[in-house]
Amino acid sequence: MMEKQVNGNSLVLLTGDITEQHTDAIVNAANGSLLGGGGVDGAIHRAAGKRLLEECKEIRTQKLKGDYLSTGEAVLTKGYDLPAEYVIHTVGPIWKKGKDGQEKLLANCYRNSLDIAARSGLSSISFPSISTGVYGYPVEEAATVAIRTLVSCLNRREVGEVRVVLFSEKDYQIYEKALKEETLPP
Ligand code: AR6
Repeated sequence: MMEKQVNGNSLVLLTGDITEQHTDAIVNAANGSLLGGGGVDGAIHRAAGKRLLEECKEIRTQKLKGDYLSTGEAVLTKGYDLPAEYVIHTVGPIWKKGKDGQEKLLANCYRNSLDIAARSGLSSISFPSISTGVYGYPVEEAATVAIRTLVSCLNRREVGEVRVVLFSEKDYQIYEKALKEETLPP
């Protein structure tokens, strides 16, 4: 585990299962359909129970008028059977060798999720490593974008605690290196 204070907020890196985190919200690396999938999305839906899918369907038909949630955007649902009270669903970019503004889209996932958390009055949030599984974003590059974006958002606002929950020791090491490099004094 590694913890850094950023402007009075705490940024924590750890290995673990995001479905077990007792933070106000956990973030889901979803797809635009919001109807579930594999990876962390599947794990979150399994642990939250069927009511999560029902609320996601309602968001698709009502808030999104049948459209897909766009890449980089985020929406809030309840957490149902999860220890976390809320789930923030965001859609990461599919890796295309860095083309089509992928870094910006990945940064938007982190920024928009934090915005929703702040607007909803939440003070702790857990993120997975968005886009680095099925969506194929190289972990080194994704870690740099994730850490840079989180540190810059935390420098500008009061959030509380932000965790990045890595599913393997290898991913953890990569995120730890990115955080050490990001927070070096100038
Ligand atoms: N806790 C924490 N991290 C996890 C967990 C877990 N329980 N399970 C997997 N991971 P992925 P993506 C890690 O593929 O690349 C889905 O089908 C995993 O090891 O879940 O954004 C969606 O529906 C990896 O490091 O998300 C989309 O279609 C990270 O979470 C698509 O996959 C992200 O891997 C999204 O792909």
